[in-house]
Amino acid sequence: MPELNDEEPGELPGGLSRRRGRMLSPGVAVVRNGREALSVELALTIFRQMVRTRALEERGIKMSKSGEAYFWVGGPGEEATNVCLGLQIHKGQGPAFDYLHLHYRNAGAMLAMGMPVIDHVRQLAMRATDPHSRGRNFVGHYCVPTWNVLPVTSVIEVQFAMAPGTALVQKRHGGEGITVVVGGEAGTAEGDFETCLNWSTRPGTELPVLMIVTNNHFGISTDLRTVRVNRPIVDRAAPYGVRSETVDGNDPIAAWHAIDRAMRYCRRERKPFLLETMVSRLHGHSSSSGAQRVWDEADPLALFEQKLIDDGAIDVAAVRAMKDEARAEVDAAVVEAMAESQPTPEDVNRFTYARSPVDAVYPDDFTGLPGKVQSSK
Ligand SMILES: Cc1ncc(C[n+]2csc(CCOP(=O)(O)OP(=O)(O)O)c2C)c(N)n1
Ligand SMILES: [Mg+2]
Repeated sequence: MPELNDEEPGELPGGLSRRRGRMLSPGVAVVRNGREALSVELALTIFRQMVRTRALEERGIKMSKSGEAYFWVGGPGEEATNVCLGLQIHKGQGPAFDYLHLHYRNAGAMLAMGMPVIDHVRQLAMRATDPHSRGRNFVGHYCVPTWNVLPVTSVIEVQFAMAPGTALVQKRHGGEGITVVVGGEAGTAEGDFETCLNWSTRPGTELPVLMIVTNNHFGISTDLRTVRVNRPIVDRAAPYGVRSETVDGNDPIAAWHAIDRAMRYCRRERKPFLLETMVSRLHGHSSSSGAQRVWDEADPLALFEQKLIDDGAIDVAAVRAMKDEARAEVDAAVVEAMAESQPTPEDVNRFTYARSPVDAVYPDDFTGLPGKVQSSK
């Protein structure tokens, strides 16, 4: 089982290898934050994926303003957490691998897992070539059966009610596959969050679910402090005896190790873990509120860039080259996707229903209600 995703070999401008970021200062082997450290190689891999994610998100916002896309939602400000998550996923199909029940801000995790940039753009631009939803869902609403990525839903928090299902299959299957479920802090007020805690802690049937709450302090326009007593979200785990941790999700060194610890626990103990990761929201909720840049929140990308430069792990020219390459990659994907076709009116009734043995109960009736015949043909 690979310990790290990030699959593209090859050279970057500035002499950086994609998999093995060249140490610019021979004396620097690690970047450190207090007691925790990352090898320079891993730190540069994470940084590069954060740069690619930011370039994609910023281009996506422009697309929503120019009319190339009609809506944007995403995760600028969550790159450190998302990339560290994506790189540590055991990617594959079936219960031996990790299942992902994602939120709508997880582009960084998907890119780090190896999703081509253009597949994100295709969904954003509503192209028929979008492999996640055939151009018929919001951006960031991924679905990759071969990677156990279940469909992302706009109805917040339902992923927490579904996660115990895949985890139960994994518990029965054995092995080290875990279920990862991600959601925002406001969504934890929904009963689905409690359902996940409840189902994953039944005595004797504890489930290997890694619950990740990305706490950006906002549910659309509602400030967390106005609706919830000032206690960390992880307090919700205590009554269930669920192990938990709160981490600075803007710090990739801390986020990497917190995710590593949580994953190891779920993989080996076959029990749940709640990880609360404190993140920023750098462009508001979505394009519906303007997606303007917010300047009073910490920027994980800028902070990590400065740290890598200060520690001698990379220099300014190599950072610039990396950013240029990321923007060029995204621009090329946009040009290609925009030339592809959109779904046709006939496509509306396609891909909405998967036939199953249950159809025998009400033949030709896909609503499940007798007398209301609605053909999927
Ligand atoms: C069940 C449900 N209720 C309300 C909404 C409207 N809604 C969309 S996003 C959102 C805020 C979610 O905030 P949070 O869970 O903190 O996630 P964030 O967007 O901050 O990442 C709400 C209330 C919804 N989509 N689904
Ligand atoms: Mg939130």
